[in-house]
Amino acid sequence: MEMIDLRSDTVTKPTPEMRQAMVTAAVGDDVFGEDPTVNRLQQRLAAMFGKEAALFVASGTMGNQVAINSHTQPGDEVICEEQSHCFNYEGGGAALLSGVQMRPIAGQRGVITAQQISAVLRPKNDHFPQSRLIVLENTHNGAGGTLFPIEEIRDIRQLAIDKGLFIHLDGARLWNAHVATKIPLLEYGKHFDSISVCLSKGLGAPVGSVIIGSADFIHKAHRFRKIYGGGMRQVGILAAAGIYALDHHLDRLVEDHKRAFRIAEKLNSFRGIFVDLESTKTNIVIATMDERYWQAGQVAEELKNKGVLAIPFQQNSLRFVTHLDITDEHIERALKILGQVFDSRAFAK
Ligand code: TLP
Repeated sequence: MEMIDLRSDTVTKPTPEMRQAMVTAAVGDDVFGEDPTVNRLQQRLAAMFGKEAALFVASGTMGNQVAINSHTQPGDEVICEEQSHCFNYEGGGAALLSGVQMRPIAGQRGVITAQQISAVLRPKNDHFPQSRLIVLENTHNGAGGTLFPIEEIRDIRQLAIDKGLFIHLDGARLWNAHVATKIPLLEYGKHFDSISVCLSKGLGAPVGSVIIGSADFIHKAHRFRKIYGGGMRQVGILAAAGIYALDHHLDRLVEDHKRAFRIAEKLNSFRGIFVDLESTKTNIVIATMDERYWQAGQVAEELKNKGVLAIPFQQNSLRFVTHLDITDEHIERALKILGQVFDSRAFAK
């Protein structure tokens, strides 16, 4: 049985054309800055976001952690959203690697406001950690691929300027936000000191993320990348996959979004299952389940037995993610299977 894998957009396999681009890539020693394909990818991304420089890193986690370390000193405080990836899913890396303290704020659909941030800023006083960095996430994974309104980003940027704070964007899925909103990447670039984007999620490359910022920021980041063991050598074979993905897999993300919405609507039609349709605008669907009827772990098992993979996520919810390897035909089959599992109990809405 062919499984329909909706666990994450990280599961995609490189296409034959992408593999061909990898095989034929020109390479060099990237620790010496001599890999022409990596350099091409970095220059291209810096230009796309209107920044001076960029750095290829092994993963989204490495991108965020290198950025946090580059912006802070031990003892500083980093403000982020409560359900954010850098706070929950990076192994406590900010404390371990940068010696900073995270200050999570509860957001609405992953969005925190300038007002909320302003309220937690620390006075300049020896008793307090120093507020140094704000991290935003767009799209927001834990909230269901939600979009961070650009107006709020502008307000937070202004606050950061007024208070002398840095601002980093975890843009693992910024591509999805860009395609869904049509907001130019240059506009995002204007409002952040650094941005981390992933090539290995919606874009479908096998490995890699890129951090983007000023020449000075990238200079610091380069050192931390090396310390974290992320100095890779003839890595142009991976950068070539990223370049191929930017050329061929960016615009098609709208298809993932349409497919995800079909799943969302179907799930929302079952009793005891809730999907926030209004905020489901990209490729992630989070279905929250009424515990009286459903237990997410058990439902995931039942779906798996019928050929659909989804991930139990947070409190009694399941996450479904569409991606490059999911076709309309997969969606048709998946919707049928959802019906079989969720209509199996006699209380359809
Ligand atoms: N997220 C993974 C899991 O870790 C949850 C996924 O399957 O979605 N930022 C965001 C917003 C992410 O969603 C992820 C990956 C990362 C950073 C980290 O990227 P990697 O996995 O490349 O370290």
